[in-house]
Amino acid sequence: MNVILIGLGGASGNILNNIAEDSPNDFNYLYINTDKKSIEDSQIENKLHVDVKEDIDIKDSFKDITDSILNHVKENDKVFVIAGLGGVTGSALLSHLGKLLKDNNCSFVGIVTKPFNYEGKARMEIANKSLDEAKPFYDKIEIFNNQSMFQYAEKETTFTQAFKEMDIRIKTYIENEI
Ligand SMILES: Nc1nc2c(ncn2[C@@H]2O[C@H](COP(=O)(O)OP(=O)(O)OP(=O)(O)O)[C@@H](O)[C@H]2O)c(=O)[nH]1
Ligand SMILES: [Mg+2]
Repeated sequence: MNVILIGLGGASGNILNNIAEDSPNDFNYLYINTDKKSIEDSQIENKLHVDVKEDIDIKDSFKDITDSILNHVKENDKVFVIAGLGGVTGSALLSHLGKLLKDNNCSFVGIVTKPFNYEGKARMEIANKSLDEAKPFYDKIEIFNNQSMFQYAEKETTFTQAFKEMDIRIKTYIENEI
């Protein structure tokens, strides 16, 4: 069974990195972002830059890479779409990629994180709106609350360690879904 993890936006780049460090050969990886520098710096094997030009909707820029995405997906039996919700890119692309995969009869599951409380109401609203828009296309979206990291973090736990632990939980979820 071939499985591809597709990451949307900055948080997903970190999540993919952590999973790939742990399991370089278990999955195929594709990282998609609007942030060119993050794409260039990423060690992920396959990357696509969404070039958002002024006055052009991200949905239209996304259309430029849909053929490439389908090319990456075609050798795989299952797709996991990963996004940290609350910013612009991942939150916007979650539904667009869901529609593309559904239109092409792919088997896919969504995995998202919701923002920390300290990030504020506006980012949580972006996250909830993104989920509402994506739901028509996804049979299943698993939600990981970033805030829940504080429950098991020790006083001396760094953010990097806490994110790593969450990313391992995401990986375990994927393994159980395959
Ligand atoms: N689990 C996890 N969550 C993260 C990480 N980095 C950021 N986040 C969360 O993900 C949310 C979205 O951040 P990004 O992915 O950087 O946002 P983006 O989709 O790239 O959006 P823009 O940068 O605005 O285009 C943040 O509000 C955080 O809650 C990470 O490394 N791990
Ligand atoms: Mg970003």
